[in-house]
Amino acid sequence: MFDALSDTFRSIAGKIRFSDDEKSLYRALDELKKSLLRNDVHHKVCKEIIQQVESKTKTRGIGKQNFLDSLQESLEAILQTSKAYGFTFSSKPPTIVLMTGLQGSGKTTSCAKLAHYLKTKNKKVLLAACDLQRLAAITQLKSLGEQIEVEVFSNEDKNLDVIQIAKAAKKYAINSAFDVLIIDTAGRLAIDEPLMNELELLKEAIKPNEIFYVADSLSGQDGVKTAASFNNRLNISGVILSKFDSDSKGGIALSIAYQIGLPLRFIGVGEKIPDFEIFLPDRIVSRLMGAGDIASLAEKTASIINDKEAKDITKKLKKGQFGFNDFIAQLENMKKLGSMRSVISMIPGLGNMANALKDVDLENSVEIKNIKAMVNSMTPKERENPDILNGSRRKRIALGCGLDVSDINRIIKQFDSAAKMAKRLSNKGGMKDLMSMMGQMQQFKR
Ligand SMILES: Nc1nc2c(ncn2[C@@H]2O[C@H](COP(=O)(O)OP(=O)(O)O)[C@@H](O)[C@H]2O)c(=O)[nH]1
Ligand SMILES: [Mg+2]
Repeated sequence: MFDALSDTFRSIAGKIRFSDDEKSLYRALDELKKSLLRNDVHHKVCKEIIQQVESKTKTRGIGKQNFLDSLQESLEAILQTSKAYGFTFSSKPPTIVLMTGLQGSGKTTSCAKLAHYLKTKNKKVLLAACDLQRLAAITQLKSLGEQIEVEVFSNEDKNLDVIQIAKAAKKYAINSAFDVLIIDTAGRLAIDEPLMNELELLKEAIKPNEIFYVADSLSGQDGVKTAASFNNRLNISGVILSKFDSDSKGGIALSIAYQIGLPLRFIGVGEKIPDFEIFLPDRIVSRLMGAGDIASLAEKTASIINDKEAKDITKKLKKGQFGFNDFIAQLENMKKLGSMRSVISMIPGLGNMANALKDVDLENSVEIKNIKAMVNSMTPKERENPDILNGSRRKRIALGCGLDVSDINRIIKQFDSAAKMAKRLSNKGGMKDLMSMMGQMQQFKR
């Protein structure tokens, strides 16, 4: 998502060389316009952006940086429809969320992602399966619920209709003191009257605190129109933009905010459950402009590695006691970060690398399997004190895990440099090193 747009932005800005060169500014604005239109940005939104960038750049003085700053400001202003980002809890629990959208937009996945997100915030969440169009939908939600250990309320008794199930789920959520109830609903391939009726009746019966509309990033201007129809009938309170990771055109985010005035609340950035983020305009715009997004990377990491664990590891690192058990634990943590590509795209300057790394698969990497096999063949003492790994110990380990001694030597060397890197990272100003460590991740591609 946004790859196409941010590449163009950089090349356009590169064309502005001299200050007060109006001709080059108009050339750049013209290219910006084409690129916005190509990326599904509605012409009204496009016009607004171009006008703003032109006048802001002129006020600041024509130049590359001023052009980029003006563009960033305009995009942020457009995405800033409302102060409501992320999740708002109702004053009286349970907060009830109705998840709506077309078929295949990512409703069921988003229900699970949102439930998981709230669970990491220590909330008690109940999911309700109210998609009765397809039996498989209930099974899908149940299996996602199992994965994230969140209870799923469902009733496969054919006599109950959607409204009755939703009501029963609400009653159960109140009686069992759930903090949040998320209701998954049926979608259709296109807007149709029975669907809208069902959703209206659901809204009337359940009185949800939030009605989220899940918009597929790939749906372009059609998606914007559909969002508008849903909004007219249901009064949507927020949008979840799914499949933000796909190679879609970026325009829909700008259009939903500008044309419909709906706040974007969350974005889905991958198929896995943790691939879900709060939508923050400045972060998205800076990522879009290729500036990276350290803040959301830090937040994502923090939610996975808890404070105590992080402190323990830092202490160990500083004392040079980082062992193989910690190494494996850190690799496991990286896996939890979700798909590598979305993580890397948040780091300044590494946006371009995200593409190159999209095939890195930490779960199936041969290299990581080898490392784990090697560590399994070590004694607990060796795992904690890598320094004692002399020649004969290495030979024994190689035999134990079926690798060559040369492999063992190589892995230990990699570990040493990772430990050194990690030690530097634990000190102030470690960001630059993190970037080069990410560069080294390339080796796990194998
Ligand atoms: N890459 C990617 N795929 C997604 C995302 N959200 C949903 N999907 C996929 O989109 C498909 C449809 O999702 P689903 O939740 O079943 O849609 P529903 O019909 O609206 O409930 C599934 O294959 C999901 O794995 C996302 O953020 N990124
Ligand atoms: Mg579904």
